[in-house]
Amino acid sequence: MFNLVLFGPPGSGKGTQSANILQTYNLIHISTGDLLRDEVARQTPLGIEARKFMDQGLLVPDEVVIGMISSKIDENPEARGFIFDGFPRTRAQAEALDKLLEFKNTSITLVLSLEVTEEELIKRLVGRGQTSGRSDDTEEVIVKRIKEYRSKTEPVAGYYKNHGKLEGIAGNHAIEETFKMLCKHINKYILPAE
Ligand code: B4P
Repeated sequence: MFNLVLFGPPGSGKGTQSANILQTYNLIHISTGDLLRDEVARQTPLGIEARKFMDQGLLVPDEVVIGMISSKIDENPEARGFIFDGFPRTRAQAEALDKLLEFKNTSITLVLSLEVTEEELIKRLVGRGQTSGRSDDTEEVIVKRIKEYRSKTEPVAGYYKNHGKLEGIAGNHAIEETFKMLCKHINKYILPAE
């Protein structure tokens, strides 16, 4: 099984690149951002709680997110592998993911970290905010999301570096060019699906 973590700050292109990768390699996409937005849209108790954090640019509590991931993995026992997009975002989430995968006799294969300057991140997300209707795509909230990333999520890269799984990718290029760079790394482990 090939399990990929797509890592990087808000707006670095995790969601954008996941869509390309999962099509090419036939993997199951698990985006905690998408799962949370779906809960918010359906106004479930989890969504109502999560929205309070998301609207402020804060991370949703670990236990909420970890529970969602666990059920999503269980729903796909025949998967060729998973792309974890926007997860893990804290060390506790990274440790919980390792335990969940170990229980299923598998593990994280590779972590690809998209590196983009802060100026470019803000530009992209403000741009997206003009059409996305996302309440967290305003400049004020974007700045808070980046701050939250620096303090809680960036240290997770060190966790994977220590495990020898981290590769940095320049994420400031055009979408197609960045995709090619990601593929070069993924192809060392699996080939595109037929
Ligand atoms: P997410 O939904 O995960 O993150 P995102 O901000 O959308 O970033 P992403 O990197 O996916 O950006 P995208 O490709 O869309 O998180 C949202 C919130 O959910 C968090 O703030 C948090 O509150 C909560 N949350 C999610 N997961 C959590 C967890 N595990 N724990 C706790 N809380 C959690 O790209 C952005 C824009 O840039 C798009 O408009 C795109 O078209 C553009 N773009 C992408 N690549 C480009 C390129 N190469 N060139 C030019 N533009 C590009």
